[in-house]
Amino acid sequence: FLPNRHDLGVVAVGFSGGQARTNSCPKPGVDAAPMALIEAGLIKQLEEDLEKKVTYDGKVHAYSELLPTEDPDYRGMKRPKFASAVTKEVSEQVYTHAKAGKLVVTLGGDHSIAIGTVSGTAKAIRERLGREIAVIWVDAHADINTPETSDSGNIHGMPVAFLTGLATEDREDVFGWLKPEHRLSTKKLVYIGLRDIDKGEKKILREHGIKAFSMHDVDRHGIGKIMDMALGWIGSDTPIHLSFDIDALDPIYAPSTGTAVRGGLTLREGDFICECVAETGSLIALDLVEVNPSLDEQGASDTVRAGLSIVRCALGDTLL
Ligand code: HAR
Ligand code: MN
Ligand code: MN
Ligand code: MN
Repeated sequence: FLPNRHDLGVVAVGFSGGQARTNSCPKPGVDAAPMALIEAGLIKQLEEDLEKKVTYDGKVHAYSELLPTEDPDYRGMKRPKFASAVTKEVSEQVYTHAKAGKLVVTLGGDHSIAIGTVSGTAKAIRERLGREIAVIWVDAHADINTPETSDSGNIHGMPVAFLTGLATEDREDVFGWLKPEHRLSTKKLVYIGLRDIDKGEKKILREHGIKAFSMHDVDRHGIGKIMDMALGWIGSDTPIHLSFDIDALDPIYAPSTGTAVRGGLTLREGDFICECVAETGSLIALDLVEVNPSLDEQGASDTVRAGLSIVRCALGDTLL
């Protein structure tokens, strides 16, 4: 009943509006990642090496037609209307693929786009299978700030709060389009790789009993045991959406990203996480986000290669 693992829907999202151009996030460029990944051979490898059937409209969507004429800060959020309109559209694109039984691969873009991807699969899988999805969020960051707890106002630090309903908004043009069928249970969410969590986020994680494996846990137990525990928490046969932020990897392997944090996963640990998810046979969607080829130009090709490796491993390439 899970999607045919050989039938992929690819969505390329050239969106960087979830991380505003402030001192902490100085540069655009994360919108160029899908093209860099595709030019490095992503689609071709999926079709030829992995023998997948790929449905892809051949476009990197910039959603410029959705750009509002004015987009003032709201509840501290930067560019809320544009991020809302783009993620709503992404949600519909992802929903269409997932509803048709495809495994959806979304190339970002900053991590705000996961408001669209996860809501799209959550709705499609509810309708198709009558099941709730689980999300494995691999990231240096928890991305669970509410607009009120966020210091930066950057929406890429908030997607999990909106997806779980910890943050809500009535205004239709500011994520009010997110309905119960789009939502994810805090009990079906597992983090891996955390090491830069804001004070307000820690409080949220604790108060809601959210399963989170930090880098400390990875060091203590090793990645093998972490994956046993993560997948054990989710339970077998649960449809899994894997949202992979490239900054989960150590900057040695993936320097070209907007908010790099030292002390991260090795390339092999990142690939191993994806292989374990592939082995379950329950993967329904994969996001690869926060690759920014314009940052650390020397490291850009390494970062893109790391991204390619993550996608291939999640789709089972390295399994015997
Ligand atoms: N926690 C910080 C904030 O809310 C930084 C978030 C950075 N997010 C990403 N995605 N790069 O994980 O702004
Ligand atoms: Mn993230
Ligand atoms: Mn991150
Ligand atoms: Mn921080």
